[in-house]
Order: sequence, then C-alpha cells, then structure tokens
Amino acid sequence: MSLILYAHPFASYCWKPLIALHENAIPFSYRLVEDAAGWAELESLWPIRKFPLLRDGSRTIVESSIIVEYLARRHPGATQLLPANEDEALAVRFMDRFFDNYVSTPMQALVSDRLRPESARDATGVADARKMLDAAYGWLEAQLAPGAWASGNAFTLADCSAAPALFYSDWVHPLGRRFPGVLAYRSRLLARPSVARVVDEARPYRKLFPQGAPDQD
Ligand SMILES: N[C@@H](CCC(=O)N[C@@H](CS)C(=O)NCC(=O)O)C(=O)O
Repeated sequence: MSLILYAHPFASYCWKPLIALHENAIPFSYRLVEDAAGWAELESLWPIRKFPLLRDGSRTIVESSIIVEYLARRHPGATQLLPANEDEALAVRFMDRFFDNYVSTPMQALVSDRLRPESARDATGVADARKMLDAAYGWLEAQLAPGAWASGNAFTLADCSAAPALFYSDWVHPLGRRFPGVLAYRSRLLARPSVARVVDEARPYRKLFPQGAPDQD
C-alpha cells in the first residue's frame, strides 16, 4: 500500500481526509504542497489545482469527501466513516454537503475577502456570507442533539467535514453566545484526538491567517 496525500496542514479541506486517515491510523505519506515544485506536481495530477489529492499507487482521487469515501471503502477501520445502512449513509452525506456548502463556502469567502487589497474588498459578498453563516448556525443549533455527532451517535464523514468548517468559521464569524449547541459541538470536535492532531499540526502556520488568527483554540 502506498497512499500519498497532497495537502497543506493549514488548508481546511485537507483536514477532512487527514482526520479520516488519523481516525483509522491508516499509514500514508504527506506530500506538502507549499513551494512551486509542489504546486506543479499537484497541477500535473489535477489541473483544477485544488487539494487535497490522494494517490493510491497509480490512482488519483480528488475532492475531500470522495477521498474519505474511498478510504472508508478501501481502508476500513474501527471508525466507520460511512454507515452501512444506506439511509443513514445518505444522512451523513447530506451533512457533509451542508458543512461544505453552507459553512465552509461562506467561511472561505470571508477569508478570501481579507486577503484582498482594501480597494478590491466585496462588501456585498461579505454581507451575504455572514447571512449564510447565521442561517447555517441557526439551522445547526436546532438540528444537533446534545452530546451527539453531526449525524447520529457515531463519528462519521459528516464530522470530518464539520471540524475544519466550524473551526475556521468561528474565527471569522464567531458563534458567540447565540449558538451554544453548535459551540459545544465544536468543542467536542476539537477534543477528538484525530481533530486535535490536525489543529496542532496547523499551529505553526497560524501567522498565515489574514489579519491574524484569533487568540483562541
Ligand atoms: N471541493 C474541494 C475544495 C478544495 C479546496 O478548496 N481546497 C483549497 C484548500 S482548503 C485549495 O486547494 N486552495 C488552493 C487554491 O485555491 O489555490 C474539496 O472538497 O476537496
């Protein structure tokens, strides 16, 4: 077996497969995509030029959720990231889409806006992203069962997605006191060893966060 993950420790979408890999202690090599050579190699495999990307021998797998599904099928372990029951698996996939589309996407819009020069800032885009995050936080607050994971009582793909999404979204659009259930869920995620590990591995890069990382976590 020769799994290679092309990733960067600070990149939120890379956390999703990293958490899955750590959950089941799956051996892999880390290909850090940081310098020009790393980017060129990534681009030669996936012209869309986005990571994470997984190589399994000569096979290339892209898209963070697809990588987790691939790992769940090919390298199953104690943590079953997709339930065997099809209806339950569908519910997990739905939550994965929810975190990507309605938490990660607006979170990334806010981060990207911070990276722009003042003259190129997009006030409307920022307002829309904040509105989406408020709606997503509110829906999640009503949805989450106390003490449970994102989709039932087991840790799944949905939680692999939730961890980076909520980790960074709270930095740019704080949960504050309005969403105590989501805040408690975020804390539960951060206490999970696989998640704590990716958070720790990303610490040296916090200086890269535009306008500075907040003094928390
Ligand atoms: N839908 C993709 C999103 C991947 C993505 O946006 N990755 C970011 C890092 S978090 C990236 O590659 N950024 C580099 C760039 O856009 O140049 C997935 O789920 O893998």
